[in-house]
Formats: sequence, structure tokens, C-alpha cells
Amino acid sequence: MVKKSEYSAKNINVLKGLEAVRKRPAMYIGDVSSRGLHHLVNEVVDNSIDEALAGYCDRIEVIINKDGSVTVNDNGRGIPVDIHPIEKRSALEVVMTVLHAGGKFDKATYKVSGGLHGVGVSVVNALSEWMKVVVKRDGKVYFQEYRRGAPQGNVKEIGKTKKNETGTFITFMPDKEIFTTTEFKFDTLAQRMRELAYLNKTITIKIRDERNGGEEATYHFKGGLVEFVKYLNESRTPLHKPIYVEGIKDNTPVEVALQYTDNYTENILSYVNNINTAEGGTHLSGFKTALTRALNNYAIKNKLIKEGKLTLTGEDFREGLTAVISVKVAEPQFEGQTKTKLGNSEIRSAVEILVFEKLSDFLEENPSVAKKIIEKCTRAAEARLAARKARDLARRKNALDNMNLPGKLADCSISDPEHCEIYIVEGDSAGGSAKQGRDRQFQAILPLKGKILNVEKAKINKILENNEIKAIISAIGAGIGADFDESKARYGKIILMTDADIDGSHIRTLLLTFIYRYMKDLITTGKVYIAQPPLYRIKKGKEEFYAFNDKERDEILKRLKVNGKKGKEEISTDKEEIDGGEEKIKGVSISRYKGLGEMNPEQLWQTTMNPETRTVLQVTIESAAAADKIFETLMGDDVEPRRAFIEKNAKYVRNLDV
Ligand code: 0RA
Repeated sequence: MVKKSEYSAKNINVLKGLEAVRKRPAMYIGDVSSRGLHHLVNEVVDNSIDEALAGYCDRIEVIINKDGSVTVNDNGRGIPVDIHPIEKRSALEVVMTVLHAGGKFDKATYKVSGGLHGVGVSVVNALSEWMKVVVKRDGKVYFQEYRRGAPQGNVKEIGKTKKNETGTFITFMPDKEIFTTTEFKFDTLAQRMRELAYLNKTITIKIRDERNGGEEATYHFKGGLVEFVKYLNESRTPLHKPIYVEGIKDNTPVEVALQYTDNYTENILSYVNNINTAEGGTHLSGFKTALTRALNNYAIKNKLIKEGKLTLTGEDFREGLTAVISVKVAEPQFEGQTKTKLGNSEIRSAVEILVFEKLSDFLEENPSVAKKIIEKCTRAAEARLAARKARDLARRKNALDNMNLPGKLADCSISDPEHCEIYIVEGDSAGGSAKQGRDRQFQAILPLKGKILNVEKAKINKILENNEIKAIISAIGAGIGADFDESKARYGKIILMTDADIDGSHIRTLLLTFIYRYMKDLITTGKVYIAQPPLYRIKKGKEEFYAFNDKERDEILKRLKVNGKKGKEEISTDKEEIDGGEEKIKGVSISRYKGLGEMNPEQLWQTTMNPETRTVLQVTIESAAAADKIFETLMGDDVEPRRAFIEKNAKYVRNLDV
């Protein structure tokens, strides 16, 4: 133990730095919910990945321990332990306790400045009840321990090891005083580890959950991005083998894999320093320009399209395209609403030049693949022209014109989008209740009849013929696809309100698929929400309670002293018993809402629509790869993967926290 008096003024300053992190954790890790919690692990793993990118590490292991703490270990060089010349303390202690100290050493490798990543392990340390670090280096084993960021003694040598055995082992227990939940989810962590393994093909990442059953997974993809694209296209029909382009241009490593399928949507994932850039940026636009130019030049040169007859647009060249772009940028500038848009202008030309050259070469060398791609893009252009005709026709009938809002839309009276919201509601009867229950000042209601079209399987011209989709497009008023302009959206919140049953969940997924594929910016800018209607109403005398799930229902019943044990049977959710009616136990009546339509306007307002009392789930793209996978699997052609997916992920589909 270190006595208090041994701390120098410097140490106190250091702890002040970490205290700032504890005071405003959200500034460093985004939020203190489950998402922020999982960022802690990502942050530690990022350091190991940096070590791998520098060429010193090829194995990373993540373990969720029995006590709920997490261990991340790697076989890198090990954090240096010698005395830091300026700080006069062990470098290990500096890395663990000084904000942003990680990059002060020789680690100028693609560290990320800004955003949620790259804040440094010291932030994780500050937000941990305790943390323990073991370093293997120079044939010795070193150890240091911390509580809420403060070292509990100096770095100690605790043993010997083989000279060539090096690495870092970090174990931390997230602080319950900071986080709203400290329960790590295996699937959330595993998903990120899989993504990292695809993006860094030399690394093997293992993840294990010691809490129950020891679920584990090992990720290593020799093919890197090529395997990533294959994985994304697992339930699509590809037109050729993935194309891989790689190189270093102006000191920027660029890697791209792409594959066309018979789908109608485009699906491009872009990464900068392993971070998904949901809002795109210069690397993405460089890629798009290069793709359009390379394919167009090839097609014209080889007379696959007749110049002047049919002009293919960038959008045509991306129909059915699945691609992953990964660049490493020394000093990335992140911009945009969610700081996930790359701003560095030099990266645009680096990516554009490199991809154009290498893709052109590929096309020359693989004429049969080139022909298939050009044919696909030509069909896309033809469908686009047909769609435009249909759209013009529809516009003449005023169906898609903003000036002519859909007939069944009950619009709100104020027009400032920032303060307006639209509820897209399943069914006319729920729509009716919502119209009566709403605050018409700022809440608009659009009822939908039945199911909307599955856009994953339809061509754009068919999509534009669908009445429900037309109504949504004109109500939101910001266009669609490449023409979509998020700044024109007439509402700041788009809230999907469907029944809490299988049909409702299907309709919600169809709606989300449509928005994801054709109005994606609504999701990346956080404008899409899912309403959370209650499942039960419980009444005792004049008192009324709403329960949003079975657990809440049981808790309320317990409070009302309806015996839990005996009640179990009696309050069963078995449809036969409760469907459509009330059930009474000891003067307490419980009704299960079968659908939104069963709620009267007042109840609907109170439970689901009043901003003061409702909860709405924001739809986020935590992982674009996962989102694509979910929509493709749920909505694509293959039935079998869909069934398996729904069985495994029912709970996620319900939350759709993609
Ligand atoms: C600072 C300098 C060096 C390595 C590291 C930090 C390092 C940090 C972490 C965090 C997790 N695993 C890590 N591995 C390494 C360079 C060391 C040298 O020059 O030998």
C-alpha cells in the first residue's frame, strides 16, 4: 500500500483528471447506459488492436468473468513498465492514470481523435470500481491495481516468464456508482469482436462468457474483407465472387471488397480505423466516384452500353452492391451529427485514385464478371426510368407531392419540424384513437392499413406504386433514395406505433426496412423511434396501473398484495383466458391489451403518446453490419435463415436496437 503522504502533487493532479471523467462520464464514453458500458471493453480492445496494427500482436482474448468483470488480454509487447523520464513514475501507471497518455509513446499508429473511441484506457480505469493489470515483458511479470482510477501501490514485479512471452492482461469491474447497468452482453461484445476480426485479418479474437455455461467464440478470417462481404451476402444471391482491391496511397492504407447480388438495394459499410462511419464521408464518396467512373468507362469502351442512349447514374452502379471500405487515417477528422463522418479531404482523392486504377485493371482482366455487373446496372437504369415514369404519373395524380399530403394524415398545426412528430400507426382503429388522443399542436398521425410492401424484395417502381409507402413518403416530405434530403423532413421524430404482437412486430420490421433502405439518414440522425404501448392494465378500485411487460405486471400485483404464488396460475397470460377481457383476482382486475385499438384515446395518450410520461425507443445503428444482416435475413428470399434468426433473436427483434 502507498501511504497518502507519498503522493506527489502530480499524483493528485492525475487523480483530479480522472475525477473529471467520473463527474462527466458521458463526455468520454457517450452515455452511462448499456451502450457506454460496452464501450469500456471496446476501448481496451482498441489498444490491443493498435498493438496488432503496429505488427506486434496477433491474439486477443476477451473474457466475461463469473463476477461480472471483464478481462482483455493480448500477446503484444506489453505496456512498458520502466520509469517515465518526465512523470517519474512507471510508464504503466502513466498509461493507466493519465488521460490520453496511451498515444504519448511511440504509438502514433492510427489512433482515433474524437468520437467515442480512443479516449484511452485511463478512462476505463476511472470508471471501474477496480482494475488490475498484468504485464509480461523482458521475462518478467508485473502487476498494478487501482480503485476508481487510483493506484493501490506501485507497479510490482510478481514473477518470471519466458523472455519471448509478452503481453498485457487488463481486468476491470465497471463501477455501479456510474453505470445504470453493469451487465455485459455476450452477443453485443461478440458482434464487435467478429467485426474487428473481419477488419483485421491477421488477428485471432476469442471471446468467452464464464458466467453461465461458458459460451465462447473464436474469430479469425484469413480472407478479411472478402469474407466480411460473403458473410453480409449470406442470404443473398451473388452475381460473382467478391472483388478485392487493396493498396497504400499517399500513406493511407485502403482496402475494399465488393460483390453484386440480385438485390435492388445498395449496402456499403465504411470504416475508418476500424470505426464504422455511419454517416460516410470523404472515403465513401471517393469510392463511389471511382466505382462509377471505372464501370462507366469500361462499359463504354467495350460497347456494353451505347453512349447517348442510356446514361447510367451512380445510383444505378450501386444497385445490388454490397461493399466494405476500410481505410486507416493517421489524423482523422470526424464530423456530422453523430461524429461518424470522415472529413479529411485528402482521403477522397487517395481512395478515388487507388480504387479507380485497381478496379479498372480487374475489369480488364475479368471480362465475364465485368459483363455481368454492367448488365445488372443497365437493368437498374431501366427500372429507374420506368420508376420515374410511374412517379411522374403519380405526381400528376398528386399522390407524391408534398403540397398534397395523404388524405388519411392528420397533420399537426405547428410546422417547425424540430418540434413536430409523426406517429405512423398500425390499423385504422388505433389510428382513430391516436387522432383523438394526440396533442394536435405538434403530433401528426398517419394510420396504415395492413402490411406495407417488403422493400427488400421489390423493385423501386413497384415500391412507388404501394399506397402505404406513398403516404409515408409524402407525409415525411423529404424524398427517397438518392434524392432523400433529411433536412426537408417535416417532423423531428418519426414514431412507429404497432401492436405488441407478431403481426405488429412484422409491420414494424417492414417499416424499419423501408426507412433503413430508402431514408437511412433518418436513422443515422436519430429521428426514428418505436412507441412502447403497455401490455396490461391493472385496476384496483379507482387506482389504475399500466405494465409494459410481464415482470412489471407481477411487481404491481405484488404491491397490490395479490399473492404471487397463487397468482401465478391465475394471472397467466394465456390468451384463451384473458383475451379480449378482464380478469379479476381479489378485487384487482387485469386486462391484457391485444392491440392498440383496444385502448381508448385517453389511455393511449396517457401511456404511449404523452411526452411527459411515455417511453420511446430510439432506433440506432450501433452496428451497420448487424443492421444489414438483420434486415436482409428478416426480409430476404431465404426462408430457412430467417426462421433460425427469429428463433435465436426474438428479443432483439422486439427491441430492434440494431
Ligand atoms: C504504450 C507503448 C507501447 C505499448 C503500449 C502502450 C500497449 C498498450 C496496451 C493496452 C493493451 N494492450 C497494450 N499493448 C501495448 C509500446 C511498447 C514498446 O515500445 O515496447
